[in-house]
Amino acid sequence: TTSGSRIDLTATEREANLDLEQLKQLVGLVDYDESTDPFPVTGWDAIVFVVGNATQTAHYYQSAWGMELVAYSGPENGVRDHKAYVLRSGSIRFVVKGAVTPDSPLVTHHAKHGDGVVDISLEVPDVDVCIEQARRAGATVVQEPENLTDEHGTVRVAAIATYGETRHSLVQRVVDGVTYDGPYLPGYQPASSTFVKREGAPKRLFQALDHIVGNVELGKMDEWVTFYNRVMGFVNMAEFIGDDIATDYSALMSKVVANGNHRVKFPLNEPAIAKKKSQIDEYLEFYGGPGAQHLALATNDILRTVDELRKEGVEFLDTPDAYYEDPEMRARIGEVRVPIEELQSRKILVDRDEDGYLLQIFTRPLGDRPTVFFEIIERHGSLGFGKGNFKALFESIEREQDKRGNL
Ligand code: TYF
Ligand code: FE
Repeated sequence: TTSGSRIDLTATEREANLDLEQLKQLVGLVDYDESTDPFPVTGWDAIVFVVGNATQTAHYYQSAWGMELVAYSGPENGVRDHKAYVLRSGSIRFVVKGAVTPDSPLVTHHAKHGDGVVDISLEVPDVDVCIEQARRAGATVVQEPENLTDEHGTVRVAAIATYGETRHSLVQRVVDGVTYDGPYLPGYQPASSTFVKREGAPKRLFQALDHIVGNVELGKMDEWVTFYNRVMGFVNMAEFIGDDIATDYSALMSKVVANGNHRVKFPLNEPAIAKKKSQIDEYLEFYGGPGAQHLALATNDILRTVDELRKEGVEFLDTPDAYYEDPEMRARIGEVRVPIEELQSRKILVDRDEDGYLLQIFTRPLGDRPTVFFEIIERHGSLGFGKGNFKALFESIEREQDKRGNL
């Protein structure tokens, strides 16, 4: 379907009425030549979470995060062991799954990891090309390619393993020239919100997914960077955190890989040895191994998004006033679209590099365990991840760790 340097929209982005100009601004797309890509990826398909109570989690993402319920699968339509709710915001699709029966494999997964991401699914133009490449490069294929069909059409899917117990499903939504037109995958029935939203409830607080960070074990970061390079043809991005920064305050090392069009960006963290337990070690301990650490959700109005989320009780990391009052920081940042005081009152961080600037803020951990959290990001040209904020951010994370009794 694609050739040369044209960037295709994913089926999900088309449904959300997003266009390429918006996406370039939101998540920093680049042109590239798909014909030389050994593992072409169009973009994100869905993020699948396993949670302790999918019914309540689905309500939370609707009521607090302004997402829309679009599909459901469970005992009512023939799935015996679990319930799955599909939520949308712009081109973001979350699937939350929870066990119904005590013998569901989700029970074992949840007992070990708590709430977390099991599947970072990607939309691909040709599943078979990807699986052949993955096998050639030595990846573990956890689901062989197969067609799934229902009255809405056909989707071709397969899956490969990545860090920990996380997988990448590969979803081909155009099969023999026909686009699947169901609400998610065959087997899911259309659904809509189970409650009438009260007046003033948040609507569409974010439009697209920007990046998902993976935490891997000490000494494994480079192996996973190589996995994404060799198996999936991902390229390395310039931003990284080396041991020079790590030993000072951050206690982690990080490198970033991206697919050809940069829609899918994966920073990969490993712990570094420091005076206190690294935030990455804390994650690995409480998650029970490697896994997805944070998901960055892109918005074009972070001020409104943060105000709405706070009204619904979502909690963010704190940023001290000294951050905003530092003259060196003010000089480096220069003019942004709002007065710095607007960012300060909301604890939003700001960073500038040679391409532009970005605004970002981080939630506290979402669930009971100190593991998965969200970042909200608004890009204005910057293709980075907020390097200039790492110190302030990591100090804030460390204050949270201290409250949890970390030594
Ligand atoms: O994605 C990033 O690189 C930034 C910064 O444990 C970051 O959001 C990096 C590591 C981390 C928390 C945030
Ligand atoms: Fe991030």
